[in-house]
Amino acid sequence: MAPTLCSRHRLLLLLFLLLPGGIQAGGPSFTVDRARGVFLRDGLPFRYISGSVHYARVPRALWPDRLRKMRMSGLNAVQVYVPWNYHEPQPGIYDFAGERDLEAFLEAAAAEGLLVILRPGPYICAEWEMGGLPSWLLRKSDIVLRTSDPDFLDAVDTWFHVLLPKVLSHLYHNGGNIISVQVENEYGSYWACDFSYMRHLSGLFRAVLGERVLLFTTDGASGLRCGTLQGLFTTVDFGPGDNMTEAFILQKEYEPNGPLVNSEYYTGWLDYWGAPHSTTDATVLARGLEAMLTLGASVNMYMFHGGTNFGYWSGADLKQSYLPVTTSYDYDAPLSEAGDPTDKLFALRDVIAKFQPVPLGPMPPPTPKMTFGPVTLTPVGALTDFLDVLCPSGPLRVPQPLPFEAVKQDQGFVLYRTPLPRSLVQPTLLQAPDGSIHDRAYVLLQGVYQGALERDGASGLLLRGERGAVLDVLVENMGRISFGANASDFKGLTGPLLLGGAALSDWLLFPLDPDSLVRSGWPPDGARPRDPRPGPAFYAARFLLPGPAWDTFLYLPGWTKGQAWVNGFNLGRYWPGRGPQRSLYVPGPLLRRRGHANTLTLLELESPSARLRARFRDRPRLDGTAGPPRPGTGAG
Ligand code: 6DJ
Repeated sequence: MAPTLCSRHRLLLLLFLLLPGGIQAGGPSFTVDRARGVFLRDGLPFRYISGSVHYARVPRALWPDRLRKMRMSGLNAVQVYVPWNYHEPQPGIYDFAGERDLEAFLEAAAAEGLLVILRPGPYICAEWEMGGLPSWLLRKSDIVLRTSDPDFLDAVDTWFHVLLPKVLSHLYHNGGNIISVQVENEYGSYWACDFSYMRHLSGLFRAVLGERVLLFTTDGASGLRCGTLQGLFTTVDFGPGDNMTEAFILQKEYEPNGPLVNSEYYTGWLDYWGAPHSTTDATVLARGLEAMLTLGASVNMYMFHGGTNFGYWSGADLKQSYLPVTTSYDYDAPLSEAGDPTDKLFALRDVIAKFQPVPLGPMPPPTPKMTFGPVTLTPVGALTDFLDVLCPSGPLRVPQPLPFEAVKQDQGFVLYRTPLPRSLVQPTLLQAPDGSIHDRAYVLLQGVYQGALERDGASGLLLRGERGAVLDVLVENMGRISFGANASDFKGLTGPLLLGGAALSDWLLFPLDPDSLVRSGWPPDGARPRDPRPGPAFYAARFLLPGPAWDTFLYLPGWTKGQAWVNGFNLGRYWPGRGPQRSLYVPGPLLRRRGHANTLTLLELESPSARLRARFRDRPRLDGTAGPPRPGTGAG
């Protein structure tokens, strides 16, 4: 029989609800109780066990699936970045539609009963292109990012006056599910240590979001001095390999009476092209989680579901050399890139179950995957055959090469063209001095492919040709640096190219837009096939599925490097020879079920496979061998 409340108990409950801190007294609330060192949700002690998921890395159709599995893992919250450059592609042009519908994502989380910890930046790091900052900021070439430089602050203010009002009604005390909002991101790891900048941001957040919202910062142990600010709740981030006690003691120095919080407990790690695949041991991870939960800490696991860097969104790091991040952001996370529960997830769920109830019912099983193919691609033609449609506005004529930013090209490719100034009877060195190519260049002379040059890799190649022969240098942006001292990572030819020691001049610049073209259905079916040739070129295939549109993984054995689209959707970069990633995730919702034609389009930048084939398999390969670039002279 259901328990009933006697009238005395009902009276007590009513009194409780009317008291300050009770739900009825002030409505929903999320606060820090420094007397007890806990968070209070609706006046009651509360701890979150949360997981990071990035809506920009998961197709919208799959948000509910991923969020359901996160809830079924025992999480009560998700932690989410808002990438500024994803929503403001050009200054003053905002995009919150479809895949970019932040509010729809918040509502999808709410539908699963998940609270949200929101991280609107403006900088997010996250191995995302330029750490989430729009590259159009660099059109002011002397801008000092993430500081109180007025040019930077103006852009931030304008953006936050668009973004933050959208967030307002989703705050917990306004009836939504956002319990806290992060200011900046690991700011203490940035060289600037500009407290006026942090104070400005904090004031802006307060002005738009009000006094009641819990604002916080996140820093690694070494970043707390410059990352924290009076009035913002201090949290730390660290992984299973770090010293938990030391990290929490440091947090306590800044937050002596608050709850312990690890805002990024690393479940795995990112991958770079040319470096080994990262993995993290599930047992060690689970043990570390248990230790933190035993201390009463609130924990966010970064990532709980990593997803994919579709299109051109992957970022890069700058260590001894430039390190571009792979297309997959699987992260060795508890939910795989394709959203499947892993052993790691179950190990973490078992730990969580010791501290709070996990939902009853089974975890949804892995989704079905399909194997089919091979699919044979048809050569559509060299990239240079299509400059009129790839660059409809025509080229710009400039005496010296300009970077992407100066010609308002944010991502992808720009073709730089110049005639040979003299005949080269002997092989003559075309040289890219240090720092002049960001990030890869594909060189053609009179349409004949000569080889690739690479930032921190091959820096020159030998050319022979007639005076006036057309020299084409297609430069690829491999992702702007998302973490490091210098985030102003200009792209393209960022310095002179030397031929036989003399700088080349008089360039035509073609900013290219292959995405609009491919999205519009190009190339048309029945286009006349060309002979496959090395160098940047398009290839296309139409194919039918053997059954329903399940998830699958695209393999391009023998192909070298490029960009792949399925039904006009840019799956990201492939680079099987460099590795470690050997397959691209193809989410089922992108595909058309049996009986309906699908298209696969490749922009292969170097050389196609001999048999022009692609395959689709039911499992990914993220841990292939990795070959780092070799510095020096020669084709890449
Ligand atoms: O906040 C950062 C995350 O978005 C923290 N972090 C993660 C994600 O980028 S690398 C991986 C990183 N910080 C850089 C400093 C590492 C010592």
